[in-house]
Amino acid sequence: MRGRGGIAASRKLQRWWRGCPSTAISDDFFVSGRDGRRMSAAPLASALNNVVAGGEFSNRSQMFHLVARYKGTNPLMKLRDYQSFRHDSSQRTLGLKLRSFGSASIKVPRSTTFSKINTEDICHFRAILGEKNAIQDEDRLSAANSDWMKKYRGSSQLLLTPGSTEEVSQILQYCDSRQIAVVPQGGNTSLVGGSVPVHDEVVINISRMNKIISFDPVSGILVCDSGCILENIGVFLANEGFIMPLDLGAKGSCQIGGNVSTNAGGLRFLRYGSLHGNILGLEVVLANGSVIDMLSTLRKDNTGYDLKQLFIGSEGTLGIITKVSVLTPPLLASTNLVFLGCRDYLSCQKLLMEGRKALGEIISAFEFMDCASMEMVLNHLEGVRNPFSSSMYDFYVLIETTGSDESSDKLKLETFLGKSMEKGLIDDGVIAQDMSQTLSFWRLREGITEALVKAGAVYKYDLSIPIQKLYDIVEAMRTRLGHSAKVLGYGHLGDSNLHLNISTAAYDDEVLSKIEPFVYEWTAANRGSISAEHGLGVMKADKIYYSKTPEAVNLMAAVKRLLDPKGILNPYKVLPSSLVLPN
Ligand code: FAD
Ligand code: 2HG
Ligand code: ZN
Repeated sequence: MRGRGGIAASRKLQRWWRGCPSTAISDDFFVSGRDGRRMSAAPLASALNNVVAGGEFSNRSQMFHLVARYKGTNPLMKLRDYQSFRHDSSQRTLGLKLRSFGSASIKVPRSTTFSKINTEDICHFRAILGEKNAIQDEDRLSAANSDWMKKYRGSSQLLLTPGSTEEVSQILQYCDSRQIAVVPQGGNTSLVGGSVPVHDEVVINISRMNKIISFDPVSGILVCDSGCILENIGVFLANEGFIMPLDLGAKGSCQIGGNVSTNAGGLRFLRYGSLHGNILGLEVVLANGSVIDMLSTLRKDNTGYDLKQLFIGSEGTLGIITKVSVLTPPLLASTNLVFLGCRDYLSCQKLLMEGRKALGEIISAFEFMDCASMEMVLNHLEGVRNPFSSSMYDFYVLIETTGSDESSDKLKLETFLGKSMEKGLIDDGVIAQDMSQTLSFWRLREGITEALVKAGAVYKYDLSIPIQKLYDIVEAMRTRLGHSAKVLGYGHLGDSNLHLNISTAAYDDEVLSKIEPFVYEWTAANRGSISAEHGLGVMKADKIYYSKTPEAVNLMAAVKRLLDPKGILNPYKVLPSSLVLPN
């Protein structure tokens, strides 16, 4: 048994390396155990057997990873015991901390143009929606008033949950006539305070509107209500042999209407591009209640201005999206995921450049995270483990490939990895061997946001920066903040999108004053964007000038005033209030 297993595992190792002509298993290789002792290739099979013999894992191929480094012309391979993947039980998981909202919340004065709701208003909404969908229950109001990070909090007295476009229309018609301000809300996962009231705006939550309307398996075009949860759409599509062109860590809560309203980017952007390209049609209710049917299911349609584009990324300030038509790509047969350790940012950058060329059409995600991000996840999330046992690297890269031919996709990937190791771009690497490993690698990357919230206060910046300079701001921020904060850099490297996060035990105005306006000025000076994918929300409404000219902002404000002259839709968000709210 042991012998057979050893040979099988050793073949696997050879397969991994087959793209690397000079790296066939030979005496030039060394294997080293957890204790760091090195062995020649001869006892490789028995070393692998020992790894497996430790038990716990049913599948030998789940169990090994390797590190290869060049020593002159001789690559050095290390094999580690998979058992050391196990979560270090000494790692603490902290619960959510109570935090002060004071210094981090944005203070915008309430506009006096808006009416306060009265009993008559509530009776009116109950008549439209029924008693149970005009909600004043304290717990539900508290959840609707508070954002995902527990950083922004409003004081709305009313939560409305319409069940149809007609009901949304009636609500808005009434609110417009009475000048009652509203906040459209989907899954409430906004990271910029976009989905909660700033003051007492009425919350209109779309969750009840959650039906798949139609799916055409020939064209891959899906039409659904805007309150459908992204993950649920994914499950529906998988049964039909398709996927959503969009995937993000909040998929279990966020809704397609929220995704469209924020023009969410996420993990598949590199492959499938922006929602501006994938959304074929929308149904939208304007501030005055009129329903605009733009629910096209056509890929090409050049009749006049493409109005739906205005609503994609408008963060609920121009209309409420009620239905969505989206072009979905086919679910392909083969997916691979690798988790790599790299020594510096330049290696990650070169890996991306070469990966694009070598992997071509099969590359579907290219994500990176630095050591501080990895530590954050390992220290604050339960059930995660370091794929490289206790070794830490300065940078980590996740590369996903998706294609239609399993053997050629794998060969392409392995050849690329082998060559990259030869060039010293990769220090350590693991290829996910099954779904459970795939999920565990993604958890490390997708879990950073959650880990940050568990760690305490977080100052969050979502920047587009030319790739050569992308990590400079992380280093500059570390220099500015010294030991007063942890600075994390990670994100969608394939899209030049950095998530710069600064973590402290509690919110502190002094820390904030060292971060802002520096972070915005630096980004503007480097021709970046202060919002790559999360939007502006309330957090950055008055920061828009760092990324857009006054002329462009004025034109946006004119569009807003045209579509929502009374400014009732999501006030204080996206644009400076002085430009859009009537005096
Ligand atoms: P909400 O948070 O409820 O609302 C977001 C904005 O859209 C608000 O301004 C709201 O008013 C408006 N809105 C919501 N529904 C409608 C509607 N039907 N009509 C009009 N306006 C509406 N974002 C990314 O881009 N990429 C990521 O990778 C990513 N990962 C995330 C991971 C985590 C763990 C979390 C918590 C968030 C992440 N986000 C990401 C941010 C957020 O999830 C996305 O912006 C998401 O698209 C918001 O969807 P939602 O349904 O939660 O919308
Ligand atoms: C991600 O890519 C999300 O994980 C969240 O956009 C980023 O928390 C963040 O800063
Ligand atoms: Zn992101």
